[in-house]
Amino acid sequence: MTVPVPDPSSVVRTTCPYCGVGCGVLATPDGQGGAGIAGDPEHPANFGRLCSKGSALGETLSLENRLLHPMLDGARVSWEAALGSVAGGLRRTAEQHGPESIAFYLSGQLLTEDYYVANKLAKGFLGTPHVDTNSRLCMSSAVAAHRRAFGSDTVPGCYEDLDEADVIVLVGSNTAWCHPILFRRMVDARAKRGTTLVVIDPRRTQTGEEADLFLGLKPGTDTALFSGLLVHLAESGALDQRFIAEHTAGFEAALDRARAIAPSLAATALATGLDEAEIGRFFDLFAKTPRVVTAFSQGANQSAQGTDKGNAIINCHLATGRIGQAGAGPFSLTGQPNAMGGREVGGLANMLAAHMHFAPEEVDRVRRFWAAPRIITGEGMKAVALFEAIERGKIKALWVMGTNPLVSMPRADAIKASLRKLDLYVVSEVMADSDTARAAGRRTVLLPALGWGEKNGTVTNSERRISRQRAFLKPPGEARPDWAILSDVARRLGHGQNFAYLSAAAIFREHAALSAFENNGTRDFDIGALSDISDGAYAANRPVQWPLPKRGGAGQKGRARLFADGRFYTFDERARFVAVQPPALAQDTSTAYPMVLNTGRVRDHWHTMTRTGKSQRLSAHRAVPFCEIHPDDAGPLGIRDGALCEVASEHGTAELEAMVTEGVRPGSLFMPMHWSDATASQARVGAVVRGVPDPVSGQPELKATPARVRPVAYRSRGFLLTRAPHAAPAGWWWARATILGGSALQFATQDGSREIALLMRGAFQGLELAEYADHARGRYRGAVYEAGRLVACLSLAPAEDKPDWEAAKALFAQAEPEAPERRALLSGRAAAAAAGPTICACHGVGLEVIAGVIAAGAGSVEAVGAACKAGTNCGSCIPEIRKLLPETLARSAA
Ligand SMILES: Nc1nc2c(c(=O)[nH]1)N[C@H]1C(S)=C(S)[C@@H](COP(=O)(O)OP(=O)(O)OC[C@H]3O[C@@H](n4cnc5c(=O)[nH]c(N)nc54)[C@H](O)[C@@H]3O)O[C@H]1N2
Ligand SMILES: Nc1nc2c(c(=O)[nH]1)N[C@H]1C(S)=C(S)[C@@H](COP(=O)(O)OP(=O)(O)OC[C@H]3O[C@@H](n4cnc5c(=O)[nH]c(N)nc54)[C@H](O)[C@@H]3O)O[C@H]1N2
Ligand code: SF4
Ligand SMILES: [Mo]
Repeated sequence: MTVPVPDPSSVVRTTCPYCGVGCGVLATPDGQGGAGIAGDPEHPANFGRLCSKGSALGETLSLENRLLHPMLDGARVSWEAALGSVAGGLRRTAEQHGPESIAFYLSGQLLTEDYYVANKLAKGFLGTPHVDTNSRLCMSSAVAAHRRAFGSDTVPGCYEDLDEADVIVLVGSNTAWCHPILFRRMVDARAKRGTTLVVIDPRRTQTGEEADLFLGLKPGTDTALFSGLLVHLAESGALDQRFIAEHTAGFEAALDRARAIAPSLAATALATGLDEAEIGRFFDLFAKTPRVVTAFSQGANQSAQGTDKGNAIINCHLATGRIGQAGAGPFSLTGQPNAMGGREVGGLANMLAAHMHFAPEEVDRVRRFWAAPRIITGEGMKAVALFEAIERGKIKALWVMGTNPLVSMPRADAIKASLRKLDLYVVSEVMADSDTARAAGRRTVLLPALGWGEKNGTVTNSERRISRQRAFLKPPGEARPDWAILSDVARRLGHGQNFAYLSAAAIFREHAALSAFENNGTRDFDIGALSDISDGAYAANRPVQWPLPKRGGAGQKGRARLFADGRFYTFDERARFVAVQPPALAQDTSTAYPMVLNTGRVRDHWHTMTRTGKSQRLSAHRAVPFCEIHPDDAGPLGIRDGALCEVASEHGTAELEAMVTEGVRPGSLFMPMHWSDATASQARVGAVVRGVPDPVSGQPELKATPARVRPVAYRSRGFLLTRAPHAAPAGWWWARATILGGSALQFATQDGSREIALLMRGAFQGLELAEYADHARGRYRGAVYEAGRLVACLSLAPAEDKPDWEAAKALFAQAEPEAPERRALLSGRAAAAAAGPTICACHGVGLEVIAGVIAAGAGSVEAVGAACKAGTNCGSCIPEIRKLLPETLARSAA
C-alpha cells in the first residue's frame, strides 16, 4: 500500500495542489524531506511556468504543525483505536438514528481516488445521501448552469481557446491572482494576436487594471448585463439563426425575458450602474467578434443567482453558435485542483456517481456496478442545509475531509457552536492546527492524511485534463492516504470485499470502468479507455483530456472540445436557453447594515492558509487581514488607511486593517477569506458572511452580505518577531505571518510602552534584552539576544503611527547582527534603505526598490525585471509592476 519513494536526485512529475489551472510540476526531492520545485515544460496547462504559489511549494513541505498521529478526544491513539471509534460510531449512529443521520463534507482538493471511495462508501454502503463538498461553495452554480443548458455538466472548451480567442470576457474572476498561469496565457495571446480583454467585476482588481475594457458593475447585476447583450445580439443581426433553429430550444422565451429585464442600452445601464457608452462598446465587441471566450468564476457562481448568471452567459454563446469552436465558448474556471474530479465521481449531494443522477435506471446501474447493499435513491442535503441540519440535531455524525469549514462556510460561528451536538465528529486532515481540526464534538477523531508530495492519485483541471499527482516524499509519522483510511473503515463495517483496494491505480480503474458502464455515448463523462490501465501505465500516465471512451482505444489524446457538432446531452440533443430572473441580491442592505460585503482571495495565499501560511515568501505580499473600503465611506466614518476597523453583519464580526482604496465601489467592502483563528485574533470571513443559497444550485452567496463597518481604537500598534511562533497575550488584536528565520505577530493593544516593556522583560527573562524607550511618546523597541543570536524583537508606537516592520524583518533574517545593525534595530531605522512591502514574492523585491528602479529610468516591465529581477520568475506580480510604472513616473515628473 505504501508507495515506493523515488531516490533523491530523481525528478518526479506531479501536479500543483492549488488552483484548477492544474500546472505540471517537476519535484526533485532533496532526501531530507524537502524538494526543489520547477514547472514541467511538457505539461500542456503551463508549459513550464508556475505562479508564486506553485513556485513556493518547496517552502510548505515542512512537518511543522502536521497531524502525524490519530487523535481521539485530544489524546494520541493507535490507528486501530481511531478506526474502531469511527466505524463503531458510524454503526451506532446508523442503528440509533438511521443512516441519514450521517453526513460527509468532502473537498475539491481530495484526489479523485479518495473522493471516489468516500462517495461509494457513503452512498452505496452506509446508505446516506448527505455527502456534499466545499465545491458547493465553489462552482456548483456552474455545474447547475451546464446541466440546464447542455443536459450534462460539461465544460465545452479548453485552454487553447484562450490562446485563440480575439475577445476574452472575464466575469467575476480575478484571474491575474487566482488563475495566474491562465492569465499569462491570455496576456501572451493579446501580445500575439491583439486579443481584447474585458473584465466585469464590481471591484477594480489587478485583473481589471490589466483589462482593455473594465466594467465595474453594481454587485449582483450580471444577469441584467448579459440579458442586455442577448437583446443587442438579436437586434444587431448577430444571431446564428441556423444554430438556434437546429441545435437549441427555448430561444424565444429567453429573449422575451431578456427584453423584460434589459430592453435597451439605457435600461441595462440603469440596472448595472455602468454607463451606456462602455456597455455599448462591450456589446459591439461581443457581437462583431466570432472568437469570444467568456470565462467566469466566483463573482458569477457565489451568488444567490449564480446559476442564472451562468445561463445568462451561456445563452449569449448559444445564440451566436459560439460553443465548442476554436477560440469560442463559455468557460467555467474551476477553483480547486480537483473540483472537476469531484464532479466526475459524484461528490456533490445532487449527483450519484460518474455524472449519473437519480433516474431509477441510473440508481439501479450504480447499485449493480458497486454491488451496493444500501444504494441511495435521491439527492442529499447541500452544504448550507447540511450544516443547518447539524444545528437542528438531525445529523449526528459528521466526517470532514480536506476542507476547513469553520473558516470557509458562511455563518461559521453558528456552525462551530453546533458541532457540540454531534455524537461523532471525524476530521481527516494534514494539519493539526486547522480551525476545523481544533474544534470538538462529543466524540472527536482526527485522522492524519498524507499530503501533497506524499500521496498518489489523479486530479482533473478546468479543461477536463486528468493529471497525476505523484509521491516524492516519505509518508510522515503515521499519516495514510485518505482512500486507505476510508477503505479500512468500510472493512470494519463488513464491506471488506468491496473496498479491497491495494493501490490508487486499482481505484482509478474501477472509477474509469463505472464511467463506461452501460454508457454507449449517453453520458459525457466516459474514460473507459483507461478502465484496464496497468499499474505501470498508471504510474507513467501523462496528462489526458476526457472524454476518452473505450472504443477510441488506449493511447488516444482525448477530446479538446465538445459540442462542436451541435449535439448536446438532452433527450432531443438540443441545448436549452434559460429564461433568467431579474438581478437581485439575496438580501437588501438595511440601516443597521448599510454596506455590501464582498469576499475573495489575495495573490499569494491559498484559502485558509494551512499550507501557504508556512511560506515566508507567500506571507510577505499581504501579511495582515484587511478590509477594502472606498475613501467616500472611510472618511465620514473616521476610518484611516491602515487603522483597524470592525466589520459586522447579523451573524458575526471581524477586526481587520482598513485598506482605503478607490478599487471598491462606494457602499462596498471587500475582505479576503484567508485568515483563520490560527492566524489572526478575529478575522474569519465565514463568521461574517450570510451565504443565502442559490435556489437552483444551493451555492451560497458569499459576495454580498449586508454589513457595517466602524473604526476600532487601540492605543498602540506594533510587531513582535520571534524565532518560533509566540502566543499573543489576551486582549491583543493580532495577525501572524511566517517571515524569513521566524514568525511575526503584528498587533494592536490598549497597553502603552511601559506595560509592553514589562511584558518583554517577563517574557524573555534571563536573556540579554537591549531596549530603547520613549515613554513620553509611547514608543518602545526591544531586541532579545541569546548568546549573541537575535531571538526576538519588538517595536511599539502609538496606533496612529504604526511602526514599519520591513527593516526589522530584513535584520531579523540575519541570525547574528553586527553592532551597526543592532543599533539600527533599536533606532527603528534600517541600516540599508528599506525595500518596502514585497511585490515580487519569488525574488523578494519590495515596492520601494521597484519604485527606485523606475525612477532611475526603467520604463517597462522588462526593464524593471532587468534592473531588479522583479517579475522575472513566475510573473504573478507583473500586473502590480505595470500599475506602478505610470504612478511612479508621474510622481517623479511632478
Ligand atoms: N491566490 C489564490 N488563487 C486561488 C485560490 C486562492 O485561495 N488563492 N483559490 C482557488 C479557488 S478554490 C477558486 S474558487 C478560485 C476563485 O477565483 P476568483 O473567482 O477569480 O476569485 P474571488 O476573489 O473569489 O472572486 C472573483 C471576483 O468576483 C468579484 N465579484 C463579486 N461580486 C460580483 C458580482 O456580483 N459580479 C461580478 N461579475 N463579479 C463579482 C469579486 O470582486 C472578485 O474580484 O481561485 C482559485 N485560485
Ligand atoms: N466568504 C467566502 N467564503 C468562501 C469563499 C469565498 O470566496 N468567500 N470561497 C469558497 C470556495 S470557492 C472554496 S473552494 C472554499 C475553500 O475553503 P476550504 O476548503 O475550507 O479551504 P482550505 O484551506 O483549502 O481547506 C483545505 C483543508 O484540507 C487540508 N488538506 C490539505 N491536503 C489534504 C489531504 O490530502 N487530505 C486531507 N484530508 N486534508 C488535506 C488543509 O490542511 C486544509 O485544512 O472556501 C469557500 N468559502
Ligand atoms: S496557476 Fe499557480 S496555483 Fe494554479 S496550478 Fe498553476 S502554479 Fe499552481
Ligand atoms: Mo473554490
